[in-house]
Amino acid sequence: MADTQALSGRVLRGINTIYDVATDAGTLRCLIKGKVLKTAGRSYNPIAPGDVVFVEPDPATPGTGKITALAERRTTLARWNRKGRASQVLAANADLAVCVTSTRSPPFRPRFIDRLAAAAEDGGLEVLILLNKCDLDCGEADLGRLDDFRRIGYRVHRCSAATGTGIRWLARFLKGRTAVFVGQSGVGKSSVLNALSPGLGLRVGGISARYDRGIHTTTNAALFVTTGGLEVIDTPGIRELLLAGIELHDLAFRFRELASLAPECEVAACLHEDEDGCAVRAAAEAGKVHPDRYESYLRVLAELRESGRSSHG
Ligand SMILES: Nc1nc2c(ncn2[C@@H]2O[C@H](COP(=O)(O)OP(=O)(O)O)[C@@H](O)[C@H]2O)c(=O)[nH]1
Ligand SMILES: [Mg+2]
Ligand SMILES: [Zn+2]
Repeated sequence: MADTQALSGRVLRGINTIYDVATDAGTLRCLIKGKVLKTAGRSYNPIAPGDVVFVEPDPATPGTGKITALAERRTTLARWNRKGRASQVLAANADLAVCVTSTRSPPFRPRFIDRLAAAAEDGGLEVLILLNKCDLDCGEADLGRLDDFRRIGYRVHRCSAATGTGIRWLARFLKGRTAVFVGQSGVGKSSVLNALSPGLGLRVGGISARYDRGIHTTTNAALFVTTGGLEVIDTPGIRELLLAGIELHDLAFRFRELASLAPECEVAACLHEDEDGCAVRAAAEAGKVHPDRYESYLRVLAELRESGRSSHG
């Protein structure tokens, strides 16, 4: 081997341009070597938690090193970063996206789950919809919407970080998978992770009474390997989840129940808006597709088209 010092490792977290990388030689604090890393396309962040990288330890300063290369990603969970005008990878190589939502404070937002599930499936992740704060009341309409997620084939689980309900099941389900916890601020991502592994001691934020949404207390995504052997990525709260990099014609395939209907449309390149003989719209009108889901689909489609964020550019 030419370079006996090269080590491979996993990125735990990145803050600005400094990355903590877990290697066989311990966790190294690393900078990226050179100015840029070869990644496919322009990205808001070149490296994300869960990434596999190659590092050169710095013999002069123990505990530090330089990242020389990025391994190909198995999966990505990404969103469009409006400020940076680029796709932002929230987590790399995770197996499962745990889409955390709450009964209230903040209120249940199924449209957000639609987007999250679509983004996760687009990046090759399995989806678990986790309704936290089940110790608080949930409205009938919200429960109906959760049932619809089940009906169309998503796994839905209820839990409470406060009372511990559902946490043991979750721990068993997560075993052997790397899971990224995503959702709006204040739904209880960090609280659930603390309930799963009390040793983590993640900071938990209060709900601002004025806005009824969480104050951002988790500022950077980070990968944790718990003493119980779980691999979890905590992410900061997302206020607005914009999708990116999905071709307009592929979008219906990111909405499970639409995927099986799309091939039945009469127009070959149907986008399921107001085309004649559209099987998707007909199913929505007949109540076979939840009207909310169809609405989510139409909104995301319009956004992708207007902003040129589909991979057509
Ligand atoms: N009632 C109730 N409150 C919870 C539960 N889980 C978290 N919380 C509260 O919700 C707030 C936000 O929690 P946090 O874990 O910081 O949410 P995150 O922003 O998604 O990480 C905190 O005040 C928690 O104490 C729960 O299961 N039930
Ligand atoms: Mg948090
Ligand atoms: Zn159609």
